[in-house]
Amino acid sequence: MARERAGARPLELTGFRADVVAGLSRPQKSLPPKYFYDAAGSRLFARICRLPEYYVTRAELALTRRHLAAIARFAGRGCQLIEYGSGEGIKSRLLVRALRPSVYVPIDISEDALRAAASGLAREFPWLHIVPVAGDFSRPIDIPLRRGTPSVVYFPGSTIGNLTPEEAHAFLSMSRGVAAKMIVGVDLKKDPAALHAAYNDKAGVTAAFNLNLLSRINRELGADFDLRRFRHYAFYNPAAGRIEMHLVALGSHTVRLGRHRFQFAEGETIHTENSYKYSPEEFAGLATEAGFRGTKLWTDRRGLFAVFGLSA
Ligand code: SAH
Ligand code: AVI
Repeated sequence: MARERAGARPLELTGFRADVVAGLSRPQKSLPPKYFYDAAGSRLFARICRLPEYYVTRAELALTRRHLAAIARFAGRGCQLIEYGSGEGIKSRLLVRALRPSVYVPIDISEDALRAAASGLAREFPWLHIVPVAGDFSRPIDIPLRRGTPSVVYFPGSTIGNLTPEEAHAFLSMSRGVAAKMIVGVDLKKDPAALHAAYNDKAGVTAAFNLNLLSRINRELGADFDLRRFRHYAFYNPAAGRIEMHLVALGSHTVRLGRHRFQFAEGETIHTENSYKYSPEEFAGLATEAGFRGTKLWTDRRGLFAVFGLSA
């Protein structure tokens, strides 16, 4: 696999068209969730984080504030802090303040979100050395790190839940090669009704986030998706332990993308995202299988969300 350098144009953008064509050619049509995050998608995700139904962000923020001293003791002050999928960086500022890292490396596929977050943090923490890296964490990324200073990987937001357990295992193993310690946010199994509400908000922001993927394909690849012919559909699949997001075709029709034609039957879906929910034991098991020996666990008062401190 090719390597990306810090600041280089992300390779995933050149693969966008190939991934879309491959995904829409499968018997169960699917699209990789990493493509949700263009500038519009990142703005919609920021709105999701503030929705009354989306407990995820509030629960993780509350528990990070509550256990910040213990999390900082685990990570160690002055470390090199590497954050995958940093987005808006809402929680990052808590860690930056508590850890005073020698360098902070936010990594995100969404260049707009990355740039905006980095300049916000630079204003708030003038002493902070920030090295933003635009890149796709599902591929190898060269991270400019100093030898001799301990590194800590931060992966909040339950973004790990958007990976299959196999991908999550591979990600954890990769991360263990980058840093001996990892702080990871994991959404916990809970009442399916609460999960259902979180991904089916009344204001329709999650629906707009899901549908933006088709708008992006139209904008960037010149496809002719008619957004009125697709509906957001999200549900909890208890056997798989995950929320599934789909886009359902309303009526049979054909979508064009260059020389390709994709036929949709009435009710057929494009599977756009999984969001896995773990029990604390399940996630600790996954971390152990990926080679982490030490596991610390912090949760919010209501037991909605967990932050794990993993050491190799
Ligand atoms: N960490 C933030 C944002 C979570 S949203 C929080 O906790 O609120 C997921 C973030 O991961 C988005 O900013 C998205 O752009 C980024 N992302 C998703 N897939 C990615 C990938 N394959 N490589 C790099 N960044 C990715
Ligand atoms: C980024 N990720 C953890 C979010 C989630 O909850 O799976 C993305 C999201 N999809 C719909 N709402 C939020």
